[in-house]
This record gives sequence, C-alpha cells and structure tokens, in this order.
Amino acid sequence: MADNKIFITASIMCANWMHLEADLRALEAGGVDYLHYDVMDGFFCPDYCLGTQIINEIRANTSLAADYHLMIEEPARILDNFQANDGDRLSIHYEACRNLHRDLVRLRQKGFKPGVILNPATPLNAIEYVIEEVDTVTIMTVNPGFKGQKLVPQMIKKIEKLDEWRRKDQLNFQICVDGNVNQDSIPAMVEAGGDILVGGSSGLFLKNRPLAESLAGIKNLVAAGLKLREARVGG
Ligand code: S6P
Ligand code: MG
Repeated sequence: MADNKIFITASIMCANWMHLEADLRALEAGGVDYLHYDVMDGFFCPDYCLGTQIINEIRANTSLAADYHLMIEEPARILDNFQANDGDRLSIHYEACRNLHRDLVRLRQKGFKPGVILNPATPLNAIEYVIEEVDTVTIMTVNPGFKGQKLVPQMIKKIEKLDEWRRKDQLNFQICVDGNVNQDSIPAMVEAGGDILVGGSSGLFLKNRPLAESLAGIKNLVAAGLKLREARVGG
C-alpha cells in the first residue's frame, strides 16, 4: 500500500491542556487527520493517561476521527468502553494481549480499523500470523509511557523492513510511527515507509510555535521524505 498520502495524527496528551479548545480548533483548521488518544494503565507502561470519560468529552467537541493507542495490559477487558465511530482506529500492543488474534478480530467486528503496535524490542516476525487482520502496524520509535523521549535509532531500519515485507507480500496495512516524530526524523521515517505520523511534543506541539506553523513545517518534511522514498523504491 505505500501510496503518497501521509496522515498526521495529533497526540492529544501533548496538547496545551490549559488551552485545549484553541488547540482542537487549530488542529481541525490545519488539516490533521486524527486525534491520537494515548491510554495508559500504569502497569503496561509506567504512567497513567486519558480515561474514556475525558476522551469522550473531547470527542463530543471535535469533528476529528479517533486514533486510540491502548498501552494497557489485556485490553480485551475494556474494549467495550471505547466508542467506534466511522473511520476510527484502535490499536493494541502485541506485548499486552494473551489472545491477540481474537482481540483484533473483535475490534473489526466492533467497527474499528484494527491496529497492532510493537515496542522497540519486539521483532517484526511476532506479528506474522496476525498481519492479515490489521489495517495498521505501529512501530514505536520510543518506549511507551512518556512524551519527549529520544528516538531509538534502529527503529528506522525496522520501519523499512516492515515496508519491504508489505511490498513483497502485497499486503495492505498502513505503517504508523509513534515517538519523537520531528524535523530531524520525519524525512527518514517517511522514506522508510511510514504512512501515519504521530505528532507529539517534539514536532507538533512546540512551545514557541503556533500549531499552524508546525503543521506547515511537517508537511514540507513529509514532501521531502516522499521524494527520498521514491528514490529508494522507484516511485
Ligand atoms: C508515548 C506515546 C506517544 C506520545 C507522543 C509523544 O508513550 O505513545 O503517542 O504521546 O508520540 O511525542 P513526542 O514527540 O513527545 O515523542
Ligand atoms: Mg501513542
């Protein structure tokens, strides 16, 4: 699938919570594709974040589709808590599920675009037998839990290997990249095969830059990355 549309999903945990409504309107006007909701249970990863009551309050006040990222142990326990509107994505971690295949099938039945996520240490072959069930594979380019972390650099090669697998087997999933998506990393992430970029504290929600400017900058970097990708795979 590696076409030329790159999607931006804005990590709401990195927004300015003192001016959340202004950020929501700027993200809508700037043309982001999704709002990325990080849900953390303090067990699968070492912090807590975004319960469904807060998420639903935001959802009731935006037109943007949801992109749920569940960083919780055994997400099957609470999948019914999440609303599936048309076009919403919901992704779960390989490392957190005892019955990953069953959970992914259930997500599609519930109306989500199902996705599987891999921590930096998890090899690609872990998902060999679920790859046909997903719309998205997310490569974590940092370990889950916190904004503002450093890129794990070998993840660029992992994205490229995943893209090669997708091309070789003519698979149809999209590759999402989460963590340290910024001006230094975006061209390489897109060149390697990333189709969906999670905009967080290092590239989108910047202290001294309006969101509209950050988004325009990201679009230029994406264009540069697509040129590199064309050169790598031949268009
Ligand atoms: C990390 C989480 C991410 C962050 C975001 C951080 O556990 O999954 O979605 O919210 O990616 O972005 P940044 O630019 O601070 O690394
Ligand atoms: Mg995330």
